[in-house]
Amino acid sequence: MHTTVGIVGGGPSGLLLARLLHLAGVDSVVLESRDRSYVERRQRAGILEQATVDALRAAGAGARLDAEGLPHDGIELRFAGRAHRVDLPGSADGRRVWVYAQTEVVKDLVALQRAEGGPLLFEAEVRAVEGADTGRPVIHYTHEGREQTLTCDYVVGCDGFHGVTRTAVPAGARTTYERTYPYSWLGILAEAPPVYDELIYAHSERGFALASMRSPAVSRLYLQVPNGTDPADWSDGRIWDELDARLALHAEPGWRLKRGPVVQKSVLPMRSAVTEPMRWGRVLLAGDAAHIVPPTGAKGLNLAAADVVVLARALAHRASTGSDELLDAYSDTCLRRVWRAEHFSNFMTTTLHTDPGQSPFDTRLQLSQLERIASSPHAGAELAENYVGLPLEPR
Ligand code: RFL
Ligand code: PHB
Repeated sequence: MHTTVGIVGGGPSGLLLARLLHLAGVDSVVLESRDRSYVERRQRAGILEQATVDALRAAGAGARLDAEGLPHDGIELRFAGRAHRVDLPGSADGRRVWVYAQTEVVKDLVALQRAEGGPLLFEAEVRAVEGADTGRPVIHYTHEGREQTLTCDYVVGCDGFHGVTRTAVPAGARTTYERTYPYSWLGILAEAPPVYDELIYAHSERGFALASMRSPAVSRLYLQVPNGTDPADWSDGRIWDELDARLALHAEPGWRLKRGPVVQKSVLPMRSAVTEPMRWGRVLLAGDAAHIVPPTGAKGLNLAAADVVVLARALAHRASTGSDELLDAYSDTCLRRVWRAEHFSNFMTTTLHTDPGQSPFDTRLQLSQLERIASSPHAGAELAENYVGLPLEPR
């Protein structure tokens, strides 16, 4: 089998890339190792930036997002027992964010690809990508128990942080910059109404907490926990008590969250990583395959979407004009945005979490920074502008 663009991975980046290429008249094949229901149910991101929403709409994947997504114009920071609201559109040229779960984005894109796109193979596990430095790279994969090959003009690795495509770039030609954090998140999905109509990011001496949502009836809540935490050690009651303690405001003594059945519970480590360059010969990397961020800035899915918008345009340009100009610029174009998001995600993470080795001096610095955000329109606007994300076309 041969295709113009072989896409490894059917997560948000692979699916959106396939859709954008289809609309540009460029053929592709998507190979996804998991089955459809696994990919559609994997609980992950919840916040879409304005630019991501615009890209999904332009891809024809905006109908359910517009009907069911929840636009948000602010986030609340809680620290030292008080609350401060960061206004988003007021500080970021009218841009806002949407609560619309990654599971729903994936379902919408899978349905579109199945209805009108090229091949999307589930349970097709890529073993290796070869020939990045030739004119015809090859993907080796297993499907329905058989070894198969797919020759391509280009291969795009959309296969996430643990993917195999990155290794098609010789070790000497790539550099990975990374940081791991000394804490993890315990995340739950609960059949309980959200705490509040906006997201709450809480700094507390007991550790960080985040109150998010999936719908007016379903909450998504996170607690900072030590690395290596076993979710089984956290009963539902213990989780709710801890959320109450970390989200509490001095002005509302005795306040408690509305509780409900916990339907999903998991622990996730926090890591930052960037692999450079994002292109080597005819192999390109996009989304988590090239970079990951700790989730405190809500940037991962949005970076993935931004990468593939830039890449689809470059591949379409190459198909229609034969020019490599935009493909040559792909890595540098994306990395500028990626490093901004890496910085912001690191800033949000280190400002809001309690490092196990943290001194009282460090805590004072965090509180001073949060106080600055709450009292200076400039500091608040800096946070807002980063949170809603940069426009896709840099000014
Ligand atoms: P994905 O989603 O990891 O998809 C990669 C796909 O590749 C497949 N695959 C292979 N297929 C074939 N052969 C192989 N050898 C393969 N190896 C892997 C995998 O099965 C998978 O389907 O990467 P992609 O598409 O780049 O998308 C990235 C996003 O998923 C990720 O950045 C976000 O989920 C990060 N993230 C968040 N991002 C946001 O923008 N806003 C948020 O609010 C947000 N919250 C989060 C998050 C990530 C979280 N976790 C679990 C890491 C919250 C959490 C809890
Ligand atoms: C989520 O709703 O899952 C979510 C929201 C904001 C974040 C991270 C995750 O920063």
